This record gives sequence, C-alpha cells and structure tokens, in this order.
Amino acid sequence: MRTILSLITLCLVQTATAQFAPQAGVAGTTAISKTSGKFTGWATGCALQRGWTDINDKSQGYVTSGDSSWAIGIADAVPVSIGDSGVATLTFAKPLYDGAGPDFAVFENAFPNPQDPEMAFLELAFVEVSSDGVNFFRFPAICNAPTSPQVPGAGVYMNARLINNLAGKYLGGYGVPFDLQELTGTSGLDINSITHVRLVDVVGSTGGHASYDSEGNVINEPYPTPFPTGGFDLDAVGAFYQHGLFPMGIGTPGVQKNYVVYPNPATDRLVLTSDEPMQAMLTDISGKQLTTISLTSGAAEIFLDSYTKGIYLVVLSDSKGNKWVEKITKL
Ligand SMILES: [Ca+2]
Ligand SMILES: [Ca+2]
Ligand SMILES: [Ca+2]
Repeated sequence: MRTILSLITLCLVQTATAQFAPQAGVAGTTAISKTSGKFTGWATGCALQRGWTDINDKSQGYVTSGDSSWAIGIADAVPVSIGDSGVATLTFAKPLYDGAGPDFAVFENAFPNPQDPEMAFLELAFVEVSSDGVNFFRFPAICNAPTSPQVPGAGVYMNARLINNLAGKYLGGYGVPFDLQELTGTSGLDINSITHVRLVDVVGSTGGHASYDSEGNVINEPYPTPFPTGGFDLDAVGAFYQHGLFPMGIGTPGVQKNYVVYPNPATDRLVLTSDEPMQAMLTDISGKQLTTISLTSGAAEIFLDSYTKGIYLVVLSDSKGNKWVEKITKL
C-alpha cells in the first residue's frame, strides 16, 4: 500500500512540476536568435493552406494577412498568418539532416508581457517533418497549461515553461528549436533526409475544433482570434544542418555576429541582413575587392552572376571597427 501511495505521490509531483525551457531572454531558455551563426539556410518554398478567421464561424472566411512568400528566407519579423487549423508546408534548397543538438528552428511573432519576462502572448503550431513530401510525422507536443477556462483571444500571456515541441513559444526574433533525433526510428521517416517541414495551427479552442497535445490534453491557447491576422503567424524556418551547405564565419573573437549571410554555397546571389549598419565587401580569394554594399535594416543582396565559380570572401565591418570574414563558395 505504501508503495502504491508513493507511486501516486511521485506521479502527482511529476505532473505538477513538468517544466520546459523558459522564454527567450530568461536563463535556461533554448531560444535561437535569428542572427545565430549556426544557420545553413532558410526555407525556400512555402505551400499554404489558409485556415479560418474563426473555425466556429466559417461565414467569416479565411484569414488574409500576408502571403506564403512571407515565410521564405531569413526571419525578418514579417509573418504570414495561417489562421485556425491552417497548414504551411516549407521546402528547402537542400535536405535537412540530424546533426548534434537541434536541427532547425521555427520563428513566429510572439510579443512579450512588459511586466514579466517569463510571460508572452503566444499562438502555437504543431511541427511535422517529412522525407518524401507525402508522409508527415509530428514532434510530440506538450502543453501543460490549464485546460479551462478558455483562454480569451486577447490580452492573455502564457508561460513558455509549460510548452514543449510547439512552434510559437518564443518571442519574435527567436526560433523554437526542433531536434530530429526525437523522431529516431519513426517508420517511413528518414531523419537524415528531411525535405519538408510543416506547421499545423493549434486552434486553441477548448470546445469544438479543439487541438490536443501528444498526451491527449486540450491545448488551451488564445481563442478566438477573429482577425485577418488570426492563428499562428509564421515568420521563417531556418535550418542548422543541410546536406552540402555549411555555416561559415570567422568573427572578431568574443564579438557576437549581428548579421547573416546566406546561402553558402551560392549560385546567383548572396543575401545579407544585419541588425545594425554595416559595410559588406566582396573580394576574391586573393583579397581583391569586387564590390561593396552598405547594410542597414532588412535584407540586401550581392549578385554573383558575373563572377566565375570558386571561393570568395565577404568582409563585414561595423561602425565600432569589428570585422568578420565569411568564406563563400560560388557554384
Ligand atoms: Ca539533431
Ligand atoms: Ca490558435
Ligand atoms: Ca518572414
């Protein structure tokens, strides 16, 4: 009897304390900055099945904010809204594989509670992957938030510690990481040749059309959100491991990179983005200057069409005198 009681107690304690990584900016978070030097590339295609403005009142039609191209490329704080039960399927220049640690990250536009760094306004989505574009497999999602009363659609903040393996748990500019290793042994899935990443909107309703986590619990999340921007807002999906693509970067030691250069290798152009004003100079391998551009906010491009195949350097410098060199292969 005592053993049974102990077991019950243990289960209760575990249930009550099951916690996951906290919000971006809080010690222990797993949030990935969009300027992380680990990215090898970003989604290059997005097929969008719009979801409903309010799935329980279909007379309102589908959400309308943004279009599928807004989910392509680096996280730029410009998201496409996928709506209640909407689905976005992303493709990549090269397949993803299971490397050390997380393998890709999904960016949404969640915003913080100014009074509490642990809390944020969150809209969530399930994440699925496929290695054939036909059969998709979902990461085991957990949401330990109370299942009632219904979280209303506005003015409500959630604690990221209650959430695991759901896109959208981190603030805008910070990706939620996913590790393909968690899907090891899944029949019909090659975790070392992932061609598609899919986001499926969590409706958030605790009534009709509820969405459930992997343990069968209703995910109680802001609902309804009957706006053109309703549901999960997909900004970007970035990959850490892709066959034939390499993160590159030799920075000023101890100074964090605030920019992204991709893709590498590149064919016709390089895309550069930075959080601060920078100069970017393209040189050949001998250091001969070919072109220079200024980066402000947003993305800039260097076109490579007129250059021969080979190795090039992009030398980036900021106003404080810090310098970084990116080695780029032109195919
Ligand atoms: Ca991995
Ligand atoms: Ca929702
Ligand atoms: Ca975007």
